[in-house]
Amino acid sequence: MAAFSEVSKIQYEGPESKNPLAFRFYNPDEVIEGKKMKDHLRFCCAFWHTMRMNGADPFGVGTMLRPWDDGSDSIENAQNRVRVFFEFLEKCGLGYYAFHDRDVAPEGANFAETCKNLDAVVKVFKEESERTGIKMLWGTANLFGNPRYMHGAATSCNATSFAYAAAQVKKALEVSLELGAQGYTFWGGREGYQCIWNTDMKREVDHLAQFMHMAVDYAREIGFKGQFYFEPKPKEPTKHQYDFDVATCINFLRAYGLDKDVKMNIETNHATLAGHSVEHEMEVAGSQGFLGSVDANSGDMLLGWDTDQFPTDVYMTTKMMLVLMKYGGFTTGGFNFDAKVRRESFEPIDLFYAHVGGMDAFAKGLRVAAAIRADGVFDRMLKERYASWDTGIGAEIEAGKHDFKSLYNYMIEKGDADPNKSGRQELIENILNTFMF
Ligand code: XLS
Ligand code: NI
Ligand code: NI
Repeated sequence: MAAFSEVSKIQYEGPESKNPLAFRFYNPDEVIEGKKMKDHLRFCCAFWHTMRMNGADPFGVGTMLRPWDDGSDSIENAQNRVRVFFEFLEKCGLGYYAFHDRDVAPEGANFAETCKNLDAVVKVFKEESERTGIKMLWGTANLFGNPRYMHGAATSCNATSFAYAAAQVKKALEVSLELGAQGYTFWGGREGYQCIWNTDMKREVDHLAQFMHMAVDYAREIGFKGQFYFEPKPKEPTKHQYDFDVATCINFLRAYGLDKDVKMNIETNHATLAGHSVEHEMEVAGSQGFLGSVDANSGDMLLGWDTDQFPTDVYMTTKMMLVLMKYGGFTTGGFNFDAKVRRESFEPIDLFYAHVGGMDAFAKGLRVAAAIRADGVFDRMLKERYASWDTGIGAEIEAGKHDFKSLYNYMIEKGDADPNKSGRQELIENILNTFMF
């Protein structure tokens, strides 16, 4: 029995459509800048939100209506959820999926049993993936939910929690390999601290690096070719997360010799919690060669936590697409909707509205970004702004022909810097609007 029998495959109907279960901008096979829209955007669905969030919050129990789920921890229920998940992915036209090990299968009485449970569910993922051609974007392990990780996993003060996490990631890498995942993400749920007086920060961060090296080494040993990602988040659940933002993560990766193996998985709502915009984080990563994948969602600027809302702001998606396309687009990464419907949006159909809207917001962003790029107006304004570096003293400095002494003599001679030119921010913002409307 189909779980969503009232919904058929979502179709592209064009910008005039008023059908809430149709795409107005996302036309998967349409070619933009020589590439199909679906290959630019590589949309991915997060199993943990779409299949496991029940709408509970600190003040109330779950609200979600999920008639296919019997609420039990049985393997049958877990396997059935996977079949429902693929029906959903197919109907939405989502080409990729991602999950944490513990989202898909329940823990057993001990670690061995837990691994067996996981295998039983992964079997269904494999069948469904082969049936539909829908692929795993990246794998990951939940190293934060169970009380054994109350002090962290790789950064725990409890060495056997570290060892358990290592065993868990070994297994998660094997599963990722088996399902042909294109990547593996580290999000350090509790890799951070609450109180500096009981924390040996240096020791914890050293352990985190050691842990990531072990993961990379084992992945290479078993022939896992996927890209590793590190997902920054500044706070929540801990007060100070070690993976605060992109710049902090790149510093960590370089300091510990992990920069050749690990790129960034950037999440919008985590960027804003760190006091950045997502396009800033993407630019920091892209300019340093670390732009890997994106957890596509949005936050609420009036709330101080990770609300993981679906993205519908086309200004934001346009800015994201401009940065992404500037750095050549995704290779192994994609837009993973790390987003959940609101507690009040409890009906199954809301899952469709949410994903269709998110996909369309990025498709529109892609179209606007491509139009801006084709016109070249932003590039021309940028070139003009930095023109002083293209000739004369600027070009000489960039070519390494100067030092402090020669520049001192140059200024003694010249007397003062040349007059500055306007930054034209208002104009460029207005020009953006001419492409939007
Ligand atoms: C939580 C994170 C998580 C990661 C995967 O805030 O965004 O969902 O993406 O562990
Ligand atoms: Ni995320
Ligand atoms: Ni998040």
